[in-house]
Amino acid sequence: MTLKIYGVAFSRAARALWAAEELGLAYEHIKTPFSGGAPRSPEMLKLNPNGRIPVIDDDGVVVWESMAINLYLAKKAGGALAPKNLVEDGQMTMWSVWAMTECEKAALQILFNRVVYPEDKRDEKAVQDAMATLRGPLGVLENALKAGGGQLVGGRFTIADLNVAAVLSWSRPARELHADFPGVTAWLKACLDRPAQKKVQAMR
Ligand SMILES: N[C@@H](CCC(=O)N[C@@H](CS)C(=O)NCC(=O)O)C(=O)O
Repeated sequence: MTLKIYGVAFSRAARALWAAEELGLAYEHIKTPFSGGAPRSPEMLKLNPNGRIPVIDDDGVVVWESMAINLYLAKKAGGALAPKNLVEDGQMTMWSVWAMTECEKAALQILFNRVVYPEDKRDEKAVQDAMATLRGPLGVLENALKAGGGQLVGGRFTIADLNVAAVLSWSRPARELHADFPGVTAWLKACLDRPAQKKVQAMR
């Protein structure tokens, strides 16, 4: 049995698909949509009792939560994306948790209100609030990238870059915000231009 990744590419499952592609893992993509109650079917609730995608089933090892999935996959595969030691492990976990707690909600507001919602339903005030929220974290990231030679951990592209970039990709439509953080903008573009990410974008 191979690794199964549940969830469509136009969802947080894109993160797991990106990681699997980067890591060169063989996987089966089960395109469970997030709408219509699909994540709450009895079979899916057995895998993820939260009723959400993504979830993976790696030969019986079930993991949910996108950041946890990616840290698991990177550590299992080993290689450049994975932590080399406990210090890197701590740093990669730190950045992944940081992206979810400090950035994700605001980034999603930007995506919805600049791209996803029909124009007459968009709320520019929500975008302005989200941009204000993200200024602090993006400043932290800008400084960390400067200190780390353009990468977050170990001076190389790792699962930490992938996880943080996957979250912050949602905030890209706030171009005026990103313009104030040139290091973040260049790093994010480089992450999202990677062939594995392009492959996932084409799955949407
Ligand atoms: N924190 C979770 C969030 C998962 C999540 O909210 N997934 C959405 C799709 S992107 C979902 O399954 N929504 C279905 C629902 O809430 O009913 C993660 O990062 O994996």
